[in-house]
Amino acid sequence: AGVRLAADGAQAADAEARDAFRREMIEGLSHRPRTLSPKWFYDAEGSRLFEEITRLPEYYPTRQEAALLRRVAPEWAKRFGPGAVLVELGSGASEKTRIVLNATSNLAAYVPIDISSTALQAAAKRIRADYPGLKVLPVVGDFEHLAPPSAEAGQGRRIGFFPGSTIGNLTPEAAVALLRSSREVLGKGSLFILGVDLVKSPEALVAAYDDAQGVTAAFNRNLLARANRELGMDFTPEAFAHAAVWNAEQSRIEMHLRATRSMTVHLDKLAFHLGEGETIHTESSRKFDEVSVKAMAEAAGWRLAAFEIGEAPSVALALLVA
Ligand code: AVJ
Repeated sequence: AGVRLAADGAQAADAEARDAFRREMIEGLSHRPRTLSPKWFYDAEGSRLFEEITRLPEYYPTRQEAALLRRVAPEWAKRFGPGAVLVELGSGASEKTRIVLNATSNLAAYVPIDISSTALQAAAKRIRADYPGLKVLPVVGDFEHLAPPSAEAGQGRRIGFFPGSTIGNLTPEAAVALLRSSREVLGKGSLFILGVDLVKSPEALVAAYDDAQGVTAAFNRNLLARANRELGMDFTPEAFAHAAVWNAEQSRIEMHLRATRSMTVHLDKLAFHLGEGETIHTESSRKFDEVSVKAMAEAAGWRLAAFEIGEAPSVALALLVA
């Protein structure tokens, strides 16, 4: 019964996710400009392609942030105090986490939060094996709807951890809302380590999202292939051109899929007509500087205690105090 229930549970979660995917696909394609949430990039193939992106020469953020984290984690960990609880938003494979876990012996518990239950369980298993003294309390969830760590985490200072400049995927309003709810959930006296990508030359930014090997293009188009696989749609992914554009006014890189010919795509009984040249906006990656990070943090009730900029091509780590 246990196994069956678990299987049913996973199937129920998949069915729920598919309904959400269908709903957001209909809303997104009915919107002008057509738009889809970047959270739908990450099926198994999308996650594999993203891991490949992080190793591309043009895509600097992952390695630049890891180098910066190695530099600042020992210093910032001195503020954790004994029995601290590391709460990571969108934890994925928990690779960056190890840099923080290796920088301190003050952590009593680690609370990885991720939307993918399979990624979460696999990461929790590896972390438990490598850090036997650490309580690992995984939580399946969307980091925009945080729940407080369980009592099992103890009463130590909460340390929010949101690396990878993923906050850049959210609109400014949603980013402030996430930081505000994080502050409420993590509580008075908590800290928050936030990774952001920085404004730099449009050429360097566009190259990072439109690499010469076309891996990012494949990552972008996979969203359409996923819609075909999971929603029974009839997109022709190769009929869409990948585009990465720098939107200076919004200080963000935008990824689009542009129709190279007029077409009609179907979802159940619905038909969507796309004219030649029409785009689907699939992701925004906002680029910050210290002023915009300070304004965002303070709008959410945090104080910016430190802002460290890494080697060029630079990303930054911000330390927020509640
Ligand atoms: C994982 C959301 C931080 O926005 O840079 C990488 C995703 N998109 N290449 C980013 C991404 C295209 C990445 N984040």
